[in-house]
Amino acid sequence: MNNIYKNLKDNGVVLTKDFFSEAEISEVRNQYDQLDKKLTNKDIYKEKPIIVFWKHVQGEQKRIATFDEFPALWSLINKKIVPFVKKATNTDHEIQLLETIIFNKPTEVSNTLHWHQDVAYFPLKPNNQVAVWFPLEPVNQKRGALNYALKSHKDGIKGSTDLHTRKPFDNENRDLIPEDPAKAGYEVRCMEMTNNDILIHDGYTWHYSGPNKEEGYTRRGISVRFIIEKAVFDPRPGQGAAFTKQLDLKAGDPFEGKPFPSL
Ligand SMILES: O=C(O)CCC(=O)C(=O)O
Repeated sequence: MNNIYKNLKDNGVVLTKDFFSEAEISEVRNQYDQLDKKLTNKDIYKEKPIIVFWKHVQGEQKRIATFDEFPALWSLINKKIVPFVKKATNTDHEIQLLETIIFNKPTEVSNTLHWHQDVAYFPLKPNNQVAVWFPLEPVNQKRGALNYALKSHKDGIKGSTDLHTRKPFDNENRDLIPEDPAKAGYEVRCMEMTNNDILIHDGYTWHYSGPNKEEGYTRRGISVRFIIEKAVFDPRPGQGAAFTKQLDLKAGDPFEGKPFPSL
């Protein structure tokens, strides 16, 4: 059994140091910055995977790009991230790309993205996903790093809430993540990272990011999520992720389609 797999199973999250080279990250950062300046599209494409540009500012609308506009990220996903996810999940079959989001936290105006569990927002059965996350520049607590409740992935499915306000979505009847998991007995770890590091977390693991309070620094973090086991569409209220608008499926249909390629 490899260490990343064991650690992911035990703790629900693993930080791997020095995973990317400086050249890999600077190419992605340069393409991101160019695209961010000119991107205005808000329509969701149904024929291809999308990249969601999400500024952590309440009221801001998400913008949508494709990998045709961001080839360096597509190459990084295929060459480095997919093999890493397969190793970390001990998988030798193809995995499906679910969604890619770039979270941007400008200084000061940016706000907290509250405690959540990714799978609570996803219409899938079985609900078996993992996500990787990496910053384009070093992050720490002051800069809005991610914080995780270790081993919380073992506590089952939780309710989905508005990530900015913590208000549960309508018809949400599942238990919610406690307001302060540390007080509930969990070890909470702030993941300080350089821009060469990568995190991988189980879709059930609770996490949040605080505001970016560092003057002159814009925190950009890329999250890529994968389905690691064949799933069917299992809709329920409160699942508002952008990719749900890419779907043309009925409950029970295999979760497949051009926006969610097998890699
Ligand atoms: O980048 C962030 O601040 C939040 C990322 C996150 O919560 C996620 O990828 O699920």
